[in-house]
Amino acid sequence: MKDFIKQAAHVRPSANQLRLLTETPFYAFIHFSPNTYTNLEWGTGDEDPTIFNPVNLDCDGWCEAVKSAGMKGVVITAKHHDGFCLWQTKYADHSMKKSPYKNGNGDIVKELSEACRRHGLKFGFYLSPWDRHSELYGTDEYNDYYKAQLTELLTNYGEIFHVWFDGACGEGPNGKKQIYDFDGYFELIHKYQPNATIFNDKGPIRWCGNEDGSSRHAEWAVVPSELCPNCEIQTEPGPLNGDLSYMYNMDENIGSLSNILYSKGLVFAPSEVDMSIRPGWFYHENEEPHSLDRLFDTYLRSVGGNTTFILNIPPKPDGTFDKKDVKRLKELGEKIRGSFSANLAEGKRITIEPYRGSDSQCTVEIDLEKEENIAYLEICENIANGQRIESFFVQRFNDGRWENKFEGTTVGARKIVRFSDEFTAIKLRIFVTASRDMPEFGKIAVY
Ligand code: FUL
Repeated sequence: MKDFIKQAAHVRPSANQLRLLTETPFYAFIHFSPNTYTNLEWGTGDEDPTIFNPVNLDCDGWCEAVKSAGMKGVVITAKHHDGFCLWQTKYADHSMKKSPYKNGNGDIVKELSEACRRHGLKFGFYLSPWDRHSELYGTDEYNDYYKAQLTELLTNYGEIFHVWFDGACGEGPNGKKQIYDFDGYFELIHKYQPNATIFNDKGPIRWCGNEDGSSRHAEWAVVPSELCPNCEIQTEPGPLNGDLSYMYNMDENIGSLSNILYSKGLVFAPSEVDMSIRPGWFYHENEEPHSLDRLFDTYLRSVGGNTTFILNIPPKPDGTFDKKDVKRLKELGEKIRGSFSANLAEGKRITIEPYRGSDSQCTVEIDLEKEENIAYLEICENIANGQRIESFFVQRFNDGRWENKFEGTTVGARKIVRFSDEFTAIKLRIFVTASRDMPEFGKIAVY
């Protein structure tokens, strides 16, 4: 048992997973398709392609808005379930070729990828495997068609940072469902864009399990291989000889010790929280953006909860963002920058000590030297070497004694603790009460 727990503590991310989690954890999604013109969320596939006409397309404006919120990349729906392609593909006519935009010569993927580079943003795409337009859907040829399109997107638009595979698998025009060749799709990404991360239900970047920005109380990036068979197993099977094949992303408890002891082995697969700035993924005139509080709270629980965060902004039919969304993104960026600009622990003494000789429990004392107002504590594990902390509590030192202020579970790449009330303290202490091995810390900051 002890051996296995130690192995669990040393399950490591790939270089791509590590880069996304630590350097680019917050990025934008853009849902744009004929749905934008038909007021639908799922197109039927028989839309008239001439309705797609973003006369004021403003990819530079999108990038500025995205950057104002502090996001570092953009992922666009190159093709959604309706099958309409936002780029000049050789393999389909249901595409920009039929749009009046630039007389059929428009290429949204090209315009956006170029704008991203001008603005220093990373670029990625979503290519829906479910295609309600293609006659090939439901046959082996469809996988060849899909791979040919994937290759176009991987080879003609510069560096790709993230490829998003939707899990939806419905019926095509001939009533058949498709067996997706994900292994074949992944192979093309490894070949043409070896630095791209891949989002898929089964990893390597896995779905958080909902589309409303909720995250788990305890979020583990080290999970049973049964949940994420796309990832490499890095441990022996758990000692309790069980079967976790029932497990799904929507389950609340996936990476806890009580579960992993039953697994066939552990993998590294961090979760991505996905949500839209409005109720729908596509633009609907009657919808309003979510409140700043809700978006900021989601940021804290995702980027500050050991996951990445993809936030969708839907362009309007004319190809611009709604002014209300642009305003909300700017407010979000200001709130994030304002909350985390002055690190009170900068240059202060931080002492880490094993607790009474333990080899996995420890205390971290932060000496602020004078009484400070405190709202947030940021704790990072050195996730490159694995995720270890199971539980901790935070205490403040004031009036000559220690007092509990927060109880938490996992830490991982980044945990932002938001205290329920601001308080003052001269010193803070993180008490790691359980960990799979001695924790290795990265940044520790107080705001
Ligand atoms: C889902 C899709 O069915 C939605 O339309 C949307 O694209 C969302 C991000 O993923 O599975």
